Amino acid sequence: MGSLTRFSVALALVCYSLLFLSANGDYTGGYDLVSISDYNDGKGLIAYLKVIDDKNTTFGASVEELRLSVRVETDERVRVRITDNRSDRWEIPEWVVQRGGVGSLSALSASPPRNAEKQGELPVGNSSLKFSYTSEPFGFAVSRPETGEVLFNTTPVSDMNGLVFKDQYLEITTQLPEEAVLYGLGESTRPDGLKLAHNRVYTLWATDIGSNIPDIDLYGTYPFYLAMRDGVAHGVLLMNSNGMDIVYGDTSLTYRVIGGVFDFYFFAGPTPLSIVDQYTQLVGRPAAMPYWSLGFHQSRYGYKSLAEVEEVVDRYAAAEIPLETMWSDIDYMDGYRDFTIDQTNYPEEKLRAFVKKLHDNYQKYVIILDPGIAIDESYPTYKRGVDLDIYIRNKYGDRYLAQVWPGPVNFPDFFHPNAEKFWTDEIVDFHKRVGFDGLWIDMNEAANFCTGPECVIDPDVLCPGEDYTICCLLCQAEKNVSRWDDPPYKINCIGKYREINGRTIAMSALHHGGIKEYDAHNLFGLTESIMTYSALKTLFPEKRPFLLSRSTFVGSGVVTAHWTGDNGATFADLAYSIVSCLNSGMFGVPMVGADICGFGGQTTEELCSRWIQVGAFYPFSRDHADINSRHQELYLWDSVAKVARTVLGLRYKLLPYYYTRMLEAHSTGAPIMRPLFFEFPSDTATLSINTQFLVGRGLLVSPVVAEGQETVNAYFPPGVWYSAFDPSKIIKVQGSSGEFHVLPAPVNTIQVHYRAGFIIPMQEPAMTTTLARKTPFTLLVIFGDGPEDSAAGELFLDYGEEREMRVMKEKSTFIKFTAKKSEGRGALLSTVTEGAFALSQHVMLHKITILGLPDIPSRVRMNGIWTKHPVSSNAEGSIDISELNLSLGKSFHLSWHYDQSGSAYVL
Ligand code: MIG
Repeated sequence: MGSLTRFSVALALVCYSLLFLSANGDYTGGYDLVSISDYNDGKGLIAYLKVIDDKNTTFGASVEELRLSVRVETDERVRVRITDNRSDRWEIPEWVVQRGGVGSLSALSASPPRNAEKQGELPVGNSSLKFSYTSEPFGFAVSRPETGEVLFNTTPVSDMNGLVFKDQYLEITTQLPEEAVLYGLGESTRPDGLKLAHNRVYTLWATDIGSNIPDIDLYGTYPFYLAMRDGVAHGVLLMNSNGMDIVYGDTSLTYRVIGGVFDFYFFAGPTPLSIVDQYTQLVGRPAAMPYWSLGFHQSRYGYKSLAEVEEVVDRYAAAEIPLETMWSDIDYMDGYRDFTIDQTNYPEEKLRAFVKKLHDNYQKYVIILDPGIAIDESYPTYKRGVDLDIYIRNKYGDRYLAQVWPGPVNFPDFFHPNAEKFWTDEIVDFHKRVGFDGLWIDMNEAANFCTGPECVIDPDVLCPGEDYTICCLLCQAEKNVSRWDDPPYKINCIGKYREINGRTIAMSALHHGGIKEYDAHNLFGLTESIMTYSALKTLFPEKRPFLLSRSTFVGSGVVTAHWTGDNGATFADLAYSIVSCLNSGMFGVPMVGADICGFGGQTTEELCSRWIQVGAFYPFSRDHADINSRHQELYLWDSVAKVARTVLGLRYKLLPYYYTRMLEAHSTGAPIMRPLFFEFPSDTATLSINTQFLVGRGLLVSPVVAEGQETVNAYFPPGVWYSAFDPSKIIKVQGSSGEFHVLPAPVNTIQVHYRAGFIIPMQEPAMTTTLARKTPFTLLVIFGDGPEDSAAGELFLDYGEEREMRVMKEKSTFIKFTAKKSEGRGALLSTVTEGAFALSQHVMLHKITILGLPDIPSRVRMNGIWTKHPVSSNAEGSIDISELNLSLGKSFHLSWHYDQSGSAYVL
């Protein structure tokens, strides 16, 4: 891996200099705004642009006349769309990415065009964003009307290209202040950290490249960024699925897109959380995930037999490490074909019995599916695909030939109207044979072991051969290469690292309705996810689907969870995994994790300890390894097993907290795992904290991510922080900015802190989430150490896998907790919404633990009555009120009091 990494870095450097050169060349482009009309509802305008001069035809001829539409869609969101006025161009269909329920622009009526003024702006009303333009040449800006601050500014200046709009090349540049701080633009692994680095090119192209390789376009595509300025956030989404390079200069950001249209959405914020809220309001809220998916998962590529898998499950149990879900990679398949079973190594009857045993133990089973369907007329799945005519075609109209694990394959076209039926029927039928609980969809960039539009089966070559991943098709060089397979502008310095067609479906291949792979490539994973989600809904009519996808796009969170792909078993990869997961949360895919202990390469005992310490707090917590990697199940080393019991023990105690965060994610988009700047946007140091994270608002994780370290230099924003493993250890930061603290962190230890001001609902640890859910609740009330303080928190309860996740009569309960302390007393209040569910389930609160009380209260009152519940101070100095036996379904009011003498007695 090392040499490959260096190789790609070297290429990347070449690439950067080329791009910056051309950005400053004599290429001016540009359009004039010639006439304008207004939407009749007063919420936007349409303008017509004419190209100024089209001498530079490097990337083709310019589109002569453009139409600009601007809509103030909500008070916090403005849409700016620029397209060819005369003919339709490729745009992402709304069934693929939703648009916040706002109707299409063409349905709106507008006034007749009038001549343009030199400049103008859009009436703002209550809008937090203002749109303004200049006409000759055309440029636009988006600013905040209150402060006049310009957020996005394409007004041409010298040394900068104007708007360029050609069939296969679109370019637009926004000027940015020097101190701009941007996040997002994925998916890639980021040694630079969370903040985007200047003088870099972010290429957005779904590619099957291991996430162990930094700074290169990986599996997913997100033309979305979140920007911070003086503690205030805004966001910009380019709704475009074509390949693109986004060039981040010192004071500019240039989009170079090879198709589609410019369709920008600007989000006003002002907080980071509100950006994710506004963005997911547009593209869709993250899916509710079943409760069980928050348990710990074990996977591996290369479990040679079912017996081996069974042994893993048994050894987890013997080691008393919680295991919720066992996974099967492609090993279970017969010849790596979807919907088949290797009857020798995974005998079907035994596999069924195994799954039944898992279910009897409240455990789950997830299996992998790849999109490529082996070409074999005697393979029923393949045949059904042919009959339903759902395979992607090449430019000659034949089924597009590719090669993946099973050898020669065709790819289902998830844009095809029959694809849903095909995929659903296969999944439903296969479930009758193997009762899986969720699906894992891999290789959906789509990965292809061959390259090009012209591959044929070589009659002289066995395909697949010895090495399944080496192309065994005959792929001729084309005589007349199409402009899709070889576009004029090469993203990602194509031809240097990997061509646009490299190891994926050829760009000239066609989806249903003439949709070119060229346009839809980045949507393969998302459309497959949508269809898989739909199949799981049919399969489990009452249940919430669980789906994990490698390739993702804007809106993928609506249907799927994500893992960060093939990372390496190195400390650097461990560190980068935090940024990758934080980014996924910002992209609207909060259910995310990286392969714990590392996928490729050989992990070590120390690395695995450190990784489970982090991975126990990923929203999606799964250990997964490559076939060539050593085994890395957590029980294999005593030290790792011990660490795992500790950290997974804490995670399982925190499941009610995680699950309530899931509700929050599902209703507002809020990431489960959050960067520190989300909570402390004005504390500038938090803007570049890359190896710590928050879970929700109340839990701070500060891991060691380097080898041989026994301490961690952790950043603590203002507030009072209690060590989760020993609340007597307090860190108190006063003032408006945080501090670094060096804390002990020997290899068996991770620093995790509770944040004062929060109330965290907890249960007891157990071997499965089902068993954990049967244990009594504790409420952890976290006060600061001053005489007066308040705290708040929530708890959401439901069956954990019903289709809908929201507050519903008799099916769920939502409880808000608030607490206050002052001199001599304090109180905790619960406010229950729809308590019937919690009452029917006998959800009981046994203990309240309060941090930040000076002493043991002398008297406690519950709902107005003095009680006899034991009150004590535990070893860590927190106060426990125990033996409560209180039903959480009913609101309660608890207060505590100190009498004059302060002596500790309970009435
Ligand atoms: O070509 O299914 O990222 O998690 O174990 C490799 C085998 C295919 C890539 C996935 C990885 C999985 C592996 N897959």
